[in-house]
Order: sequence, then C-alpha cells, then structure tokens
Amino acid sequence: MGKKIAIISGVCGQDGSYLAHLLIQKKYKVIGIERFNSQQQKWRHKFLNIESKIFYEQADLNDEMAITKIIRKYKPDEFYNLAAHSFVKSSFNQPLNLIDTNAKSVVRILECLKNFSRNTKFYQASTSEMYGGQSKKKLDLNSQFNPRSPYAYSKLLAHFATKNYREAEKIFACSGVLFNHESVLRGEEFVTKKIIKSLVDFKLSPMTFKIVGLGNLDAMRDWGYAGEYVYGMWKILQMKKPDDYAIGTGKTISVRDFINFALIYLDLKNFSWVGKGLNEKLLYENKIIFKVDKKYFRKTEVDRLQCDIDQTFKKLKWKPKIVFRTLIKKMIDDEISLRKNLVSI
Ligand code: NAP
Ligand code: F7E
Repeated sequence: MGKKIAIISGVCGQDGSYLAHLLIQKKYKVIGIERFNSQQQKWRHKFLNIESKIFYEQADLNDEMAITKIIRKYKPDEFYNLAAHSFVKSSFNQPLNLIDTNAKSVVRILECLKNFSRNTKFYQASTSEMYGGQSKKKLDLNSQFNPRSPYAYSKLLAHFATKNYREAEKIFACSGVLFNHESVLRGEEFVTKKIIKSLVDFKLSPMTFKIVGLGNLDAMRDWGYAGEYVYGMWKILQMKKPDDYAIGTGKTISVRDFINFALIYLDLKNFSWVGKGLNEKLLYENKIIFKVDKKYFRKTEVDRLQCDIDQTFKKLKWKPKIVFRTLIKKMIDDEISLRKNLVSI
C-alpha cells in the first residue's frame, strides 16, 4: 500500500504547521495549500524543520477552480480544512469576507468532494467561539450555540454544512470544535503570544521595553497546547464513524491569571496590579509593563469558555494532557529558543 495522502489548507498557520509535522512523522504525503509563495510565511515550517517535506500547492480558498484542481489531482485520503480568517477582533470589520472564506469555501470543498473524491475524509476546524461564552457551565456538543462575532457565525454555518454533508451525502465529514489552543507558533495578535512575547522582551531587556496595551483582562479561556490538539484532529478522522467532537482541557483561567502565572515562571515576582477598569496597569518595581487600552476591547465579548472534555473522552478515548500552567512554561521556553533559532534562518 502506498503512502496516505493528506491535504492541509492553511498549512502555513499555527495548526497547519503542527499538523503537517505530525502527518509527516506518520509517513503521510502532505500536500499543503498556501496562499502566496512568500518565504516570510514559512517561518513556522523552518522552526519545525518540515519545509522540504511538504508538497506545496498555491490557491486561495475562495478560488473554486484552483481548489477543485488540487482535489482532483490528488484524490486525498484526508482533507484538513484549517484555512480561515481566524482573528475574532478584526472579523467585525469584514463580515462578508469572513462568510466567503470561512463559510462558503467550506461548502465549495464539500461539493467538490461529493462530485470528485467521495472517499476523502474531511476535517473542518470548528470553534468554541460558536458558543458565545455567556454560560458558566462546561460546554459540549449539546450546549447552545450563540455566535457573537462574524467569525463565530461564519464558522457556525461551516459547522452545520459539514454535518449536513455527512448526513445527507454520506461523506466522512467531521468537525472538531476546538477551544483555544496556543503555542510559540501563534500569531502575535492573539493574547497569549502577545503576553509571552512582551514578558520575555521585558525579562531580557527591561531598559528598552515599551509599554504594551491589553483589552479585557477578565476574559476566561480554556487554553490548551496546539502541538497536541493536532493529534486530536487526526484521531477524529481515524474513528470508525464520522462525527463531531469538542476538544479543550476542561480548565479555564482569566487573561490576568495567565499573566500572573507567566510572571512567576519568569521569576519576575515583584509585580503588582494597580488601578481599576480602564486605568488598570501591571507594574514591575515601578515600571509599567501592561496597561488597559480600550482599543483592544471587542464590540461583543465572549466572557468565558470551558470545555466538558470528559464527554469527548468517552467517545474519542483521547484528551489533551497539557493544561494552562504547563502551557505557559512551554510557551516561555519555546519563545526563548525560537529567538535563538531565528538568528540562523
Ligand atoms: P492561523 O494561524 O490564523 O492560520 C490560518 C491559515 O489560514 C493561515 O495560514 C492563512 O494563510 C490561511 N488562510 C486564511 N485565509 C485564506 C484563504 N482565503 N485562502 C487560503 N488560505 C487562507 O489559525 P490557526 O490558529 O492555525 O487555526 C487553524 C484553524 O482552526 C482556523 O480555521 C481557525 O479558525 C480554527 N480554530 C483555531 C483555534 C485556535 O485556538 N487556534 C480554535 C478553534 C478553531 P496566510 O498565512 O496566507 O494568512
Ligand atoms: O483573545 C481577550 C480577548 O484574540 C482571547 C482564535 O484562535 O480562539 C481564538 O480566538 C481573549 C478575548 O483569541 C487582549 O478579548 C484581552 O476574550 O487571543 P484571542 P480568541 O478571540 O479567543 C478561538 C477558539 C478561535 O477559534 C479563534 O480563531 O483575550 N484579550 N486583551 C485580548 N485579545 C487579544 N487578541 N489582544 C489583547 O490585547
């Protein structure tokens, strides 16, 4: 039997990079769909040392002809649809673009699989943002959806399209409803990477450090490690029957506590929070590191997300091991080694 073939859209992103790394280890032939042939976007692949092992194809997800051509060329065993506009805050500025990329493109891929590659197993990157974060309860697939951003409602359409192609067209189509997962390969606009990068900058050169603005410090997230969540994606497509699964750690902490734990791990213990609301600041021995800045607040915030991972574990027989403390330590250690590696790239 030849190598299994997997197509990954969004291969240059955080998850696409870790998933490509995992599938290469598992001896798949990995076809990576990238948007432009930009060297800059390959920094994650360089860090993981996988650039020469991926077969790149160029296509925008909205280009139906190009995507169809790639699917017909490879007739893959598995298609992981990870490409998306993934930053929630900026999704409010371009809702129609989000519907095209995050929702309509998914239907286009599923139509293409139905017509030309019926045996391909399909993974859709669904998200805990679809829940809206208004509940204090742990969330599972039976919890109510309440999308609070163009990002969330575009993903909800794709989620239900995936379910419908599974039920109506008998495609092996599954969604992973993934809660936030982070790593050193996260984009710098996301809060965990922004915090870790800033604190490592401060630790290494406090004299040249410039104050960083943050938004809602009370937002609570179930933060896991991207490097192991990609195993969950793969596992979902190895199940006997296609289905949807929610994946998170089951623990939730606030942005403020994420910062507190990071400061302690970096041995920056003489810190204090002063002021309230829009005047709140984080000080380290009288130097300001973070201050609240309303430009980082969302029009409609998602206050709290926490996964009921025990429900998933019963069916999937797998759950993530790395919870927030270990994640924070790992992000700090990897941030320091990323900086060293980048010198030689
Ligand atoms: P990411 O780092 O932002 O990666 C997304 C990738 O999609 C980027 O490589 C981007 O390419 C590509 N992309 C965007 N628009 C495209 C288009 N029109 N055509 C082709 N490619 C396009 O996101 P991630 O954190 O890896 O997340 C992967 C997927 O999981 C996303 O669908 C995200 O919505 C979803 N998700 C993420 C999380 C999380 O916590 N990370 C949780 C739940 C769900 P460029 O490099 O060219 O911009
Ligand atoms: O915000 C708050 C912010 O942008 C997390 C995406 O991968 O996960 C991600 O979406 C929280 C929010 O991620 C800042 O208001 C405070 O409550 O890191 P984030 P996100 O919006 O949760 C989900 C599951 C996805 O699917 C998405 O694709 O942190 N926050 N201060 C801040 N957030 C940012 N970005 N910057 C701040 O300064």
